[in-house]
Amino acid sequence: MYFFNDFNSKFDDFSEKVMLPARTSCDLGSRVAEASTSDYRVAVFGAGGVGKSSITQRFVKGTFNENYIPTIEDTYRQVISCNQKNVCTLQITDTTGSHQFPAMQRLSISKGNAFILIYSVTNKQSFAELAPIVEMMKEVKGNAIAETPIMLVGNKKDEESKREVSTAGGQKIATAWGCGFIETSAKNNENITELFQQLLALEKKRQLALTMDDPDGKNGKKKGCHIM
Ligand SMILES: Nc1nc2c(ncn2[C@@H]2O[C@H](COP(=O)(O)OP(=O)(O)O)[C@@H](O)[C@H]2O)c(=O)[nH]1
Ligand SMILES: [Mg+2]
Repeated sequence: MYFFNDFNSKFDDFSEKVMLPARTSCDLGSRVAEASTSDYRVAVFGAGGVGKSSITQRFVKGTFNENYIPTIEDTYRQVISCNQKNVCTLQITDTTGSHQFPAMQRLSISKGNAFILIYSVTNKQSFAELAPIVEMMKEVKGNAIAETPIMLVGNKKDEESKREVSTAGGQKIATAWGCGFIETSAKNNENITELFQQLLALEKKRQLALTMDDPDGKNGKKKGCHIM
């Protein structure tokens, strides 16, 4: 995660300049319970074992674990840039992925600003299991679904010999659903940053980016983070 180390150090530099209070939502990578109105909320969906937690952990912490640890629901935060001059927090919710909790899924959808739908390229069934989630999204979001950033993700691209879903097959469904598409490997750290960059680029209401365009604040006043 050289990219993030770089960003984090730039951000530390910037936060010192604007003298932020010690406890703010700018605590990079920290797990926090509360929500803030300036949060940009991303929910990660997909069947159990596809790599939802691995992708989230790889992105937020830069780590990978070979072991499968079933998730209840975890939320992580990262500071991102918003409309070039401001910062806001990217709140990533790593969901259970289980259809046993449809009410939780519905809540995550209604609260979410953007979504990541993950399947494993080594598991056709995990690909098929995304369709009901997309149906639920259409139902909950209504017309707003057209402007909602969604990335379809084929994870475990490193396991080429076990592949059951082709790249073309994934791309075709993404086109039919009107969402972005990328294949990733949380294990080999391939396309993880790109996934989040592409997701943020799909947001048209605010200009979101993972890095500060102007970390030194030379081109105008910065607004600080929100105090928790
Ligand atoms: N080969 C490979 N294994 C992965 C990858 N991502 C996750 N895994 C493994 O797949 C299993 C399930 O991952 P996990 O992130 O817990 O899945 P989740 O249930 O969707 O959160 C774990 O054993 C991970 O180590 C990947 O990109 N490549
Ligand atoms: Mg998990």
